[in-house]
Amino acid sequence: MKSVYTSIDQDLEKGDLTQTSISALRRDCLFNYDELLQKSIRIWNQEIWQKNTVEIEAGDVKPQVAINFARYQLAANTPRDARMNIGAKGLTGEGYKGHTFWDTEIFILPYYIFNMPNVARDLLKYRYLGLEGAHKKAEFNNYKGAQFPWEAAWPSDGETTPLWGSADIVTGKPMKILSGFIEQHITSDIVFAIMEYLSATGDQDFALEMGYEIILDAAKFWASRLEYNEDYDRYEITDVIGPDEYKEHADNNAFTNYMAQWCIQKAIQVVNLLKEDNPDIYEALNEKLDLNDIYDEWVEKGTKIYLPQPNELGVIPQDDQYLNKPIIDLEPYKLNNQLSNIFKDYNLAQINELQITKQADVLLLLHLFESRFDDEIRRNSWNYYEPKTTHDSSLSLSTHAILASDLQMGDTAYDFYEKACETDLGKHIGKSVQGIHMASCGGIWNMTVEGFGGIRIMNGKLRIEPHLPAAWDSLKYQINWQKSLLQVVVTHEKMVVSAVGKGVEFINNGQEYQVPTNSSIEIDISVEEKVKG
Ligand code: IFM
Repeated sequence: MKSVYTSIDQDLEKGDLTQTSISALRRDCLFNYDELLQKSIRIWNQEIWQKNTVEIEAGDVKPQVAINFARYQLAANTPRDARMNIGAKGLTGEGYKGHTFWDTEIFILPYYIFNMPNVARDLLKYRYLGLEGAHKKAEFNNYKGAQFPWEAAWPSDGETTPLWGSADIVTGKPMKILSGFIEQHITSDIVFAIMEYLSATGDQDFALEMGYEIILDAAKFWASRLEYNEDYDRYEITDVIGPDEYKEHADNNAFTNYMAQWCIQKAIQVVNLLKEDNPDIYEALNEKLDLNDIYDEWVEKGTKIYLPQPNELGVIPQDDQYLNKPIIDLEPYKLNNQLSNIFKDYNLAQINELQITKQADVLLLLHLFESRFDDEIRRNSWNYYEPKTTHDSSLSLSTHAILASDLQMGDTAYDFYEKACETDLGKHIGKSVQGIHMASCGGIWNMTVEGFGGIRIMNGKLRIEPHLPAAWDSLKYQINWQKSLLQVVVTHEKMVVSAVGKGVEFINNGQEYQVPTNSSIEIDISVEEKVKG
């Protein structure tokens, strides 16, 4: 039996660490192995397995194993202390030194928002506690407001991305890691996650105590970051890395620009809301952040940020340079579901000059902001970018699976789903030597419940539009929405939505539905399924 305490533990009993540790051991020794095992089983059942179940009926047991694996790993690797967050590899290995990335906000948080909103709140509180470090980073770079670190450790540390990475295959010299300097979308990703959390929970206390302040401080950063281009009378963001980390020094990365604009627009809405409903809180925040002085600047810059538009092929350009670069055939590098094959032949500087994408970039934008782009743009962009994507990051496959499912590309979606589940469960387990991929675990839940289960937050409202894979007979899941528990059972013919407790409203194919308290409603989806073929 082990009992480990350190000086940063909260709720330490009075007395020294040794004493605390010995007392804990003595308490545990009152129970024998079987009793402790039973206690552990009880807690896992009550806290995890019986809460928000996901049940898949299919000829194959693998999908159920995958979702159980993901839920187990998420539970086991998430600290229950807001001063800490989820490492990219959780606690399963030393890759990325335990640091936290945007993986939490964009890929893992949906699971917590819909299943354990209290844990989601703590994960976001971590960013609130990180404002000090984010101010440090902004100041260091001559910006204002809060610029969140690309890699984060202890909240007040600020940026912790290492400066140097592995050796370049051509020069033999260590490669400089630029993400800590120019991969800046993390600041908007945090704002995005806060808005998702607020929509799903309506947690006003969090909004007023922490959430709104983060949004306002983030918008201050973006307003100071934007660059005016007088030739076009517009604001641009040059020299960044977007989600596609194979493009360094990109100008006007679409994902970064759209997210920055959205962040500023949210801040404007927050100011208007606070002035109206909570003037005292507005005044307190104004005192801290000089909101009165910056509001007009936000309005001007928010409307004039350059947002890359679809080109003649109906494709959103990833950035100003990408579409003019040479294209190579990536098929040989995509074999065997292995990562980074491309580096056997090219170094990063060479890849930078080719149309090669590491992970969903434009496609992630189209997924997160789906209401802003029609199906044609999403389909054209998929057809353009997917063949140019190596999926060398574990964050890539799940986004592709969800987007393909939304676009009614059932077989392709399932293919991506299966590959994504294999990230830490498949034959090529070598990928996990430095630890498993927590964002991929979040991705398994996202593909299952958001993708096939059809759950999405659209303009603050819940939408449920399932696309059950042909290989599955049914999918049953539960989610929390606005303090209600919702159960959805999907088959190829119908979906049944039940509210356990308070009633729930949701949208399906443009129509609003209301499930009364403790009741169910049934929607026929067999027609959609037939159209899909
Ligand atoms: O955050 C990711 C990044 O997008 C791709 N490389 C790995 C990081 C940690 O998972």
